[in-house]
Amino acid sequence: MKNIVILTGAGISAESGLATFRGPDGLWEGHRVEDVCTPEAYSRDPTLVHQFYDARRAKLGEVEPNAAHLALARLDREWPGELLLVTQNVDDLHERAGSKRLLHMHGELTSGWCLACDERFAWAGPMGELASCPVCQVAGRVRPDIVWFGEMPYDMDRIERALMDCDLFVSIGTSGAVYPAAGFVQTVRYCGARTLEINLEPSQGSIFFDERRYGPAGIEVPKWIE
Ligand code: BJW
Repeated sequence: MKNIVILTGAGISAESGLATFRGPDGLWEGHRVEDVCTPEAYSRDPTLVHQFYDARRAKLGEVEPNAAHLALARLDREWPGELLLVTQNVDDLHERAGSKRLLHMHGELTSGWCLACDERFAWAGPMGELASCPVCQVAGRVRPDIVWFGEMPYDMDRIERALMDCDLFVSIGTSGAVYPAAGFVQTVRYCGARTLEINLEPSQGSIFFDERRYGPAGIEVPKWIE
């Protein structure tokens, strides 16, 4: 029985209409992701950072899972072995497609985090810097529940265990520019797993993959799974 770990990035949601981070359209109002997605940027200009996430949260309501998300959800339902889908994406398109064995290593747009009481809570509407925490009611201390540069990604223990136990590692729609996710392929190779990259173009780590398929995820992922 084969154990599979699948890593997804922004490219899998591109055909649903969500912008990637580093492509030609990968800038948000002229800001580089590295300038908005840091705790320092948030301390310096919380309004700007909240605007960035409010805009992306609003966009979520306009988009739907695409053929790649749906194919991975079917694989999750039908695969009899261990399977873990690790997404770097903060959108909810994998769960809306039906994936269940899923971890969001960089957090979720629909989650808020209160720095006063340390509770996480579901957040659907705009999250202005002065909003109150629905748990402790303290105002002005809620932030997006997102992993920024310099912060520890979520569920790393579980992810590392799954990487060490997997037979097949598949990376889909990620540029391989951001660690630790960019290093997963080298971890699994060291442990003897087979590796497959599906992306629009070779990623920064493409040489580490045994097999590479280049094209839109909406076509290449269903083709791989069939
Ligand atoms: C398609 C397609 C279609 C398009 N079909 N494909 C120096 C060296 C090494 C590391 C570091 C370093 N300096 C600092 C670091 C660490 C840092 C890092 O990696 N920095 C790099 C810039 C070098 N990492 C961190 O700080 C992380 N934390 C950390 O390391 O903690 C310490 C630690 C130690 C030990 C173990 C574990 C941890 C935290 C990283 C947080 C990243 N956060 C962001 C933003 C927040 C989320 C959000 O707002 O959405 O996460 S940054 C941004 O990049 C976002 C993404 O999840 C992430 C990855 O981007 P992704 O998904 O790859 O998107 P793109 O746009 O880059 O690529 C899309 C790809 O799709 C492209 O290749 C297209 O071709 C393709 N594509 N259309 C198929 N239709």
